[in-house]
Amino acid sequence: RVSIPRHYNAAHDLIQRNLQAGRAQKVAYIDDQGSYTYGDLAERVNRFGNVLAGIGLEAENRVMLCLLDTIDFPTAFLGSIQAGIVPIAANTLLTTADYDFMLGDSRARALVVSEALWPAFAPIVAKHKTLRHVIVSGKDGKGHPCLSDLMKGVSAGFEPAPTTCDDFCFWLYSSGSTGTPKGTVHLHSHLIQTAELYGKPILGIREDDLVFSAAKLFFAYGLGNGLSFPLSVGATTILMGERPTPQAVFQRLRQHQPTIFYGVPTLYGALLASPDMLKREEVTRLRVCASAGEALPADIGRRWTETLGVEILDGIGSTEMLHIFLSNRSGEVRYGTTGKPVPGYAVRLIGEDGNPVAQGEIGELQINGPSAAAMYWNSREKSRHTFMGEWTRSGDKYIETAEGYFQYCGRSDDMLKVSGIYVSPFEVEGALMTHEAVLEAAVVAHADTDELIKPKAYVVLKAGIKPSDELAEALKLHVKEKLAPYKYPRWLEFVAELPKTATGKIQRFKLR
Ligand code: 3SK
Repeated sequence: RVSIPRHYNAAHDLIQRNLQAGRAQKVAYIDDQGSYTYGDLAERVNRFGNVLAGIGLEAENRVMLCLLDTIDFPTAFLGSIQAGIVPIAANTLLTTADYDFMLGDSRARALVVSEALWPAFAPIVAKHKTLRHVIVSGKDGKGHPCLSDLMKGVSAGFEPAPTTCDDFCFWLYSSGSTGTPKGTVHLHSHLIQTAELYGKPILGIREDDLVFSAAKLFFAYGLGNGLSFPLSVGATTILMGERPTPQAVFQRLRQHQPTIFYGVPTLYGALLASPDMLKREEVTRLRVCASAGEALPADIGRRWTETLGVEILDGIGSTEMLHIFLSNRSGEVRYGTTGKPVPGYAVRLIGEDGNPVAQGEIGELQINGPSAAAMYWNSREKSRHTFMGEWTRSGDKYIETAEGYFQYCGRSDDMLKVSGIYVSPFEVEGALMTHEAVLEAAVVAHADTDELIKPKAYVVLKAGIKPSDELAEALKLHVKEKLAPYKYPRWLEFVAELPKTATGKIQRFKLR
């Protein structure tokens, strides 16, 4: 466990440690528009704090950030934290209905949104009376002030808020199998804990690293990868605003030659399958790769290492624990496993009877570590269920091998993890059932040829409606339009009826 001073501000620490180490002129970030030194970052963070103060925000207010990966993300995230204001980093892939819920639930006073993401907020901002200010990151504020203009008009000096290590620092929303997403509340001490426990010792991140995370900063995984870990050691981070397609990722890897690359299994699979896949001699500086979000199929890990000569450290973390607590290590990688506990975290596998299982048996993974969130906002029952004193439930089932490696065995609930993001089958079923042709639907996890999980739907049509390939495609499109697009079923099968219990509950395990 890393000791953190009582009077501690996470943003101030992550900036000042670099200035004090003489890195003011060193590049901290490279985004699609340019490069920014640690000195530039410090100034931007200060200016952002003054912008929030200028519009009347005070310590402990909340500000929602729905930002693409550009320099404005670390600016706004750290600038809020330094001012004691609590940023909520929202997933940029969601729908208007999702943001409507989050703005109401969080009662955010201000919203900072990328210009390209504004259309999802436009229909709802006026109805949220607690939301007083909208600031747009981009050139056209759509009737709202642009962040760059506001930052020009304020001072570059800022006195950090006198927070403690246990003050609320930031939130991330986490999804469950039922109900609405939960605002997961993290404390000022958590960012540096994950950097000290996983970033430095497991990943081996150091000052001369150039890092590139295809996982975006709004994910807990991406936030460590591209913000707290590199800033904890004074490394340089490449940010990419666009979607992580193989083409976009290859371009950054070839152009910038990072030393650390972070992805999710679906992306590693897509990169390997691409005709443009990298050759070993094209990425000679690449030293280590990390994967999380879902279990990395062994074959993908082996093929990556055979092709590039670099290991992928597969690990598992959670929004609740902030980053990875179980991971493979360089030189000891066992593909097909999630490795061993990260020192500083304890894990246990608990059986149905509430007791630890015997070695070799499946149990629910629970974690004890210093970066566990304080609670879910506004959700007392769910908080009590997940955060049980020192131990936090993961909802994942694992088995421990005789050599102490942990192997993933699925979820305890019906949740699916698609490209590293949770998808609730109930939400996809609900969207399918809003189509006039659908009587009933059930959605389950289905593995593609790379063993990566995607949603598959079984659909019962209303009387008189005939199944067809066109209708199947129309239903997929219908879900894509209703929900965040990554949630749509990649396969859709028409069935006469769904398997059900005597009480009418769908037996998803039979469909799986
Ligand atoms: O899904 C994961 O494995 C993960 C890893 C790091 C941080 C957050 C998450 C959800």
